Amino acid sequence: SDYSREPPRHPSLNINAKEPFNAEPTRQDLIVSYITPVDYFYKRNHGPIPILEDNGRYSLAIDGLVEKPIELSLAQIRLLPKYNVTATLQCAGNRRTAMSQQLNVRGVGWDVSAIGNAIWGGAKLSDVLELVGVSKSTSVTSSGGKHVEFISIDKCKEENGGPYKASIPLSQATSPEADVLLAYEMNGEILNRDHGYPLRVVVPGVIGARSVKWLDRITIIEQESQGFFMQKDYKMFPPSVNWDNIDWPTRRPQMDFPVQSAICSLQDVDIVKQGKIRIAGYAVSGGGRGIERVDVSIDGGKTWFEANRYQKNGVPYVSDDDSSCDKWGWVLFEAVVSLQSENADIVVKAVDSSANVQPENVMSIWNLRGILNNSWHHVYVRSTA
Ligand code: MTE
Ligand code: MO
Repeated sequence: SDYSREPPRHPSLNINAKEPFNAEPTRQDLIVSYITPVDYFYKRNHGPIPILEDNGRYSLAIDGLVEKPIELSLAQIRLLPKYNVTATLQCAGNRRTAMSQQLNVRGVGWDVSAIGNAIWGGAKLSDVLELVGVSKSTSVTSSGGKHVEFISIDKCKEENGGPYKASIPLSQATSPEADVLLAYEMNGEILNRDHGYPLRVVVPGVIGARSVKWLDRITIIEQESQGFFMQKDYKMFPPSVNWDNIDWPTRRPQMDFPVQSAICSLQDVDIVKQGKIRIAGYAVSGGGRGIERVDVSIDGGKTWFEANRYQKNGVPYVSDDDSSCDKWGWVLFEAVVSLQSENADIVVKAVDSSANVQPENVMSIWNLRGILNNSWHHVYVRSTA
């Protein structure tokens, strides 16, 4: 595979793997703004970045169990109603390094920044599917199609040099409320090569692995995608499963991500000046669930207080107020406190709108692929005069 024509990247990113390129911003950079700048948005790849010239020759095929398969040019996709959806994308491997530190797992190591919140601009998949005769809110086509598979242009070693693939249920793909997009813009700019130029899928509220970049083909199929990343990866196994007894078909591909939060204003082990300190970070939940509460502790979880929550422009966030909040966007939180002792074990946990709470202990959710580490995030701080 060829890594000689990778795009330029911001020098401040922490690189977790070079080929394929996997990098995340520093904690501080991640929360400079509610909308994550493209430069600071994590990049997660399974192969070299495809080279697609801007010559108008790109086309997207839509076929499978549909009445009238078609090919669409980018210009035709741009003619459909355009939506701007603010949505958080999070890799299922976010916070994997912390899980691996307890007991080794397989996979690229990530700190807390394999996540970002962007404004995605594009056509709704539910509108695009109408062009092949699949109407809104359909869960099965007349020819038995139940899943929508996204096939990329990139080449991954896990697929033996074939393209990256994933699928979502047809009911989600045809639901206008699910806001699944075929995006050609990110934060108002043309999608760049790292993030899927010229066209990518964005599935809000679902692990990043289903938001296929460099989209080549959409095909309506009877069963979920049989691709590697749906069948032999990105599944949540119980702590008892190891590489000798793993039985992949016994678990479903992971879709929604669980409630998550992390502190970004401090390192896991940090030294601060005595006085007031700022505890800030992000909280988010999957499936369109809002963030009901962000709890912070400075005594290792014995006592808790609530942090302030906000989205755009620092406006306080109210999760049950649909008009002023971004359903699929993260919430930033902040608390300013004076530490009582020289050493403090600072903790954050979030509660979502279904009252799901992050688990206290990472080993209770340990899994051999190290996905979905959403355990309480601790940082250990020593204050000096
Ligand atoms: N799509 C393709 N074609 N190839 C990939 O390697 N990685 C997936 C997803 N889509 C991937 C892909 C994973 S695991 C994640 S987390 C997101 O893209 C990352 O998107 P980003 O690089 O834009 O942040
Ligand atoms: Mo991912």
